[in-house]
Amino acid sequence: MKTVLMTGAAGGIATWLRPRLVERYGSLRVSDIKTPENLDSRETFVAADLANLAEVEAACDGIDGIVHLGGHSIEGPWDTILNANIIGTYNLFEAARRKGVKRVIFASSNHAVGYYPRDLRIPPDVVPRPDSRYGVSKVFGEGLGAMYAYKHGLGVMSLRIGNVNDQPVDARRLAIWISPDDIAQLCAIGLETPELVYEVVYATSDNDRSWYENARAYALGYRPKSQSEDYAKVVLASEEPAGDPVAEYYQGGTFCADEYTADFDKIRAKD
Ligand code: 15L
Repeated sequence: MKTVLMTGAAGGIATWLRPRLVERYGSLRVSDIKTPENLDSRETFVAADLANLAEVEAACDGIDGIVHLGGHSIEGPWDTILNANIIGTYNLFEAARRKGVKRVIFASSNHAVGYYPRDLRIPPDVVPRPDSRYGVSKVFGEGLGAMYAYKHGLGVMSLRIGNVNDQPVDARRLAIWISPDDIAQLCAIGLETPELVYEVVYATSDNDRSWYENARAYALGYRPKSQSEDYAKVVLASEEPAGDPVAEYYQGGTFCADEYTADFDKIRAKD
């Protein structure tokens, strides 16, 4: 992998990932609508609005692999999700195709499958159960990735990211947490694995309380170094008492409970 572009470079996950990918690849092109803070001398910033195909195409010029973190990273109004995540992700894949990019790592989310109950361990190929408009946009992005992989030969890896942080912050994150080093390792696997066609894996560390069956990531060489259990005692000691029953029941937590109007008991009985 010679030239790598990271979109959403001013955002939270990028702030963890950028220094790690700069170390690995020697340089990095970074894009966002606003200039990220603390740019390294080995990083080149290209301003690009994901909703503008011409700008995204210019950012992709001469690039071999993309880590696509750009877009709206939580639930939001439909117009916001539509522009940043639906149109924006389409523009990213289409620009990558036009510019002959070989690899795209798509930042999907646990919220693509957030309406699975916490007592299930789910593999990557379950029927999607997005828990928000944001989650739906991640399912859309995974679908686009598959289409560009099988129709146009782009190598694509969708990472269903749990929660990136230097340590897990609550009981739910003990199941879905991923350390910055571990997500950097998954990006490298996605960018560098020869002959990669299309993959969906869960981006979580080696967590005993995980809700995911992630054998495919391990088969691709993933060897996470971090374990949420190291923090469990401290995290659980300061955990707030159980809140909303919908948020507590489903993997997606509060994303599932927000705007909720369904008959919870009736629906839960079908799980
Ligand atoms: C996500 O997908 C969000 O981007 C992040 O802000 C967290 O809310 C995370 O999921 C989570 O579920 O903890």
